[in-house]
Amino acid sequence: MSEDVDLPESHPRYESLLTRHRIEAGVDRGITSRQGLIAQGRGEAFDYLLGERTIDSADDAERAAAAHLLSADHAVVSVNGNAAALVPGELVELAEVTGADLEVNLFNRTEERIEAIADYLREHGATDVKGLTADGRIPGLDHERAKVDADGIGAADVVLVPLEDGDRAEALGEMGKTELVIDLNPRSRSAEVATVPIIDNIIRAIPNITEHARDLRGDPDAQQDAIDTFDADSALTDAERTIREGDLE
Ligand code: PTJ
Repeated sequence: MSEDVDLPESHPRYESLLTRHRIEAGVDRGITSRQGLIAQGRGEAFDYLLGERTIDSADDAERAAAAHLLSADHAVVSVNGNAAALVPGELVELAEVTGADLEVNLFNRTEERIEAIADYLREHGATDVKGLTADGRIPGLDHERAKVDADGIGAADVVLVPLEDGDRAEALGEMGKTELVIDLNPRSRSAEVATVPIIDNIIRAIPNITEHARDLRGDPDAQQDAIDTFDADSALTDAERTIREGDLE
């Protein structure tokens, strides 16, 4: 993970500095929006209180998410400017292991940024990247934010949306899709409307979902069990309690 930045791994805030650097570099490359910097800052504050670790209830959510992706008819991993900057190769690997499509889907949509993110994912090994056709619409949203590929998110039964705006998360849920949301704020609207809210840093969440998918692949009973035993409300309550009890040392 340290190939792109000169940071001492011994630094106590190594992961956090690396993450910031990637978001900054994402803005410089035209991948991440400037609002992405603000979103990252907000996420970091929650992560600090969570202890910058994957709590047990988030690990359960990551296992359930892996099971949903594997058992879907058509799963799509939605990629925005923050996700692409932070975990490009890890997203490609997750899509490969679960058979999901990758679709670039932006809140602050511009054609330049869509192209730049698709190129960046291809540089990291993606062969097919959706999001450029934009011939489908999410009902109930204004024009630019509503654009999706009709044969991508438009046709998906399961969608993984990292760091999503609440409005769009709600609108996607209303389309009847199973929504898997990664968000460090357990009380964000996106987390609250998700079938599976994953309260974890995307940097840890994506590789861990992939690891669970490798473990669950080819075992429909274990997939069903991971889905059935996951309880979204108690995962949200557990994350909120952990954050509230978190210390500021
Ligand atoms: O690239 P675009 O145009 O699609 O825009 C992406 C952002 C993230 C800028 C856009 O969707 C946005 O403005 O989102 P919000 O409303 O700021 O919400 C982002 C949520 O992600 C917040 O609840 C943050 O706590 C959370 N978050 C930020 N960084 C991380 C995170 N969650 C997990 N891992 C992170 N690294």
